[in-house]
Amino acid sequence: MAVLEQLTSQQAIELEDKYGAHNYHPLPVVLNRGEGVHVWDVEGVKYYDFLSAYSAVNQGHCHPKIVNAMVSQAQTLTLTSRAFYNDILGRYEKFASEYFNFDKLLPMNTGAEAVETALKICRKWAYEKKGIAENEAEIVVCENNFHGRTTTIISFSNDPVARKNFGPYTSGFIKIAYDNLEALEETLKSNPNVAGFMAEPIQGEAGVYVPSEGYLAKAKALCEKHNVLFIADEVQTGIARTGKLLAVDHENVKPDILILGKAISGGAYPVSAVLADDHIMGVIRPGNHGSTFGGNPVAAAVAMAALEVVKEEGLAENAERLGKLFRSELNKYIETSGIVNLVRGKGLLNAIVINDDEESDTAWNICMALKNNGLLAKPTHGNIIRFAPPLVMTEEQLLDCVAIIIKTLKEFE
Ligand code: IF1
Repeated sequence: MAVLEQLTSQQAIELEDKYGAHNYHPLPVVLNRGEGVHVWDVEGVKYYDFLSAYSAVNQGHCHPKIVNAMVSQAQTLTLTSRAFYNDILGRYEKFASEYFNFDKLLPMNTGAEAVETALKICRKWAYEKKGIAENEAEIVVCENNFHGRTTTIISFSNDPVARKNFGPYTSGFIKIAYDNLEALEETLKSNPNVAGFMAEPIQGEAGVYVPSEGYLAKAKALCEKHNVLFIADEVQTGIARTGKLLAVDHENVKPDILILGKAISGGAYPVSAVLADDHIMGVIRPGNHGSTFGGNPVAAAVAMAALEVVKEEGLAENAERLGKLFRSELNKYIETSGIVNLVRGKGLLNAIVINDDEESDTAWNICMALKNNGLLAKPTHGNIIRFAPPLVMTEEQLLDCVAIIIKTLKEFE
């Protein structure tokens, strides 16, 4: 087929249904163009994107600076593998390490791979630096976590849909309640084999669950006291989404290991990274870890451009300001209505909790109605709807979106 003819939405959905594995349940909208805060479907209908590809497209769709960096690198050199050096990886590693204030960066492609990398670094550190006996290291994680889809990562998930019938599972993880310092302290005190504590600074998949103020700082202090590495999974919360460059910056915490993904490329390309200082990253030696595509020239060029955009366009500040406005406008509505229980979040990572039981399809129906009113969002965990627009949004656009959301919610009162 030399020229692709334009499909209707129905045709595109039928193709995926027939030839694609059914591992998703998408909203029935078929997109073929994006620019800034907007996406268009194949029939030409324009929408506000309130998912941003799960916070990957923080810099907005098809940001010209990021696309230009990608195209120009793609025309020059795309892949060398790490068997040889290339002239851009080192520049990116320096740029990103200084940007996030770490000694070193290990480049990977997806969030799950970066999480796996962090777990491997943590375990190796435990055996070689902390002196834990081989194969005895434990990593503490939180209930209702979401860190990705690999076999090891789902081993410590407590979501039955993500986990069931994928065993046998990887051992060496202790699960404790999120946002519970007593549970963390108790676990660290009673278990000398703990190597690390890994957490999301805000639990995304769990429904944008924001921990109590001070939780991250106190958790980090407990980790320090017990010589345990604090691993922050900022794949979703990082890169300006929550109103600071990193969500841990709200509490002035520097993680021992930082995991980034999604928006480090502005959604243009799969890029992820693990950052740590030398005394930790130094445990990784040639042959210990790697990836054919990790740190490829296109990824390096794209990530540098995407990170520059975040600073040049003040995206963290914009997310902080618009997030406050979003929650205060929605709170005014919530006071007058019975359909929404609450709005919560930080920066432009927010969610509303619908006043209906978890099994009801109200949140899904609201998302369908939002789509019909020109705004795309997705329910998470039954009765919760996540709102995460690109961070390049203007105040005027945000207020327009608030009006769409309130108008739609009123249809359900
Ligand atoms: C999907 C959720 C978001 C993540 C954190 C690692 C990863 C993710 C904190 C893995 C990925 C995604 C993947 C996406 C749905 C999504 C998600 F709803 F499941 F929780 F964003 F909110 N750490 N999150 O949030 O990164 O390997 O996917 O690059 O379709 O599964 P990945």
